[in-house]
Amino acid sequence: MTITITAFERSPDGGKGLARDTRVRWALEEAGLPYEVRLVSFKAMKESAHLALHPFGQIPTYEEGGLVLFETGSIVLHIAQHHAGLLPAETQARARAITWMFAALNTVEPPILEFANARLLESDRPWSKERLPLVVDRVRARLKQLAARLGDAGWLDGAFSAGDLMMVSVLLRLRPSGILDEFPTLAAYVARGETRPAYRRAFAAQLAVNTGKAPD
Ligand code: GTB
Repeated sequence: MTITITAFERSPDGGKGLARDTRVRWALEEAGLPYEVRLVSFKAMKESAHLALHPFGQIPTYEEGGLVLFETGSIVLHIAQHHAGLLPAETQARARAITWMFAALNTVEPPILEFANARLLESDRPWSKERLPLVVDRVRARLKQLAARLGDAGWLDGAFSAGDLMMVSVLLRLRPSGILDEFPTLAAYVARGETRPAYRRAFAAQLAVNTGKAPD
């Protein structure tokens, strides 16, 4: 059955891979699944055809036969549950990997998004200079905890899993700020994710959309 996802017609990041279709592309590549991409403009995202797929008028969406999904957590979990390569077979290890997916989305991503919004959307507000250090401190506190748990391990819990895919994807959003480099083990963890062939293919595919160049 054909899998179709949606992505920005032109990502505001110009192809840095920070828009959320990249994590879905990565999961599909890890699972070895072919997929098609329907590109949508900001205008089209808010129109009824897209809103029927995504109630909040965002990308990415995922269509497979009659199934329509939104939310990258749900999409990646769906892919991981139905195809080998992203979740361990053993029940408890599988539950722990899923826990890391939730941790990435519910515990690590929120302060990172708050930071991104503070930098990009609120920098002209009179209170912005005073608030920013508080927001940065919350990000640093989470990264310190995450680095403590990761230690010198390659991945968060044994072999690479959808938990790592989600965590690396979330952490990547920090790259432009330089904060990630304050935590060398986390920077190395993210770099490990980025060197996976599946990530490279996903990154190249979104870059091709945003630069108009075909992937190598
Ligand atoms: N919780 C949802 C999920 O995980 O699927 C969040 C989806 C979401 O935020 N989608 C964004 C979107 O459609 C694109 S990824 N935004 C349009 C809108 O809301 O109108 C967020 C994003 C956008 C841009 C950059 N960037 O330029 O660096 C990075 C990430």
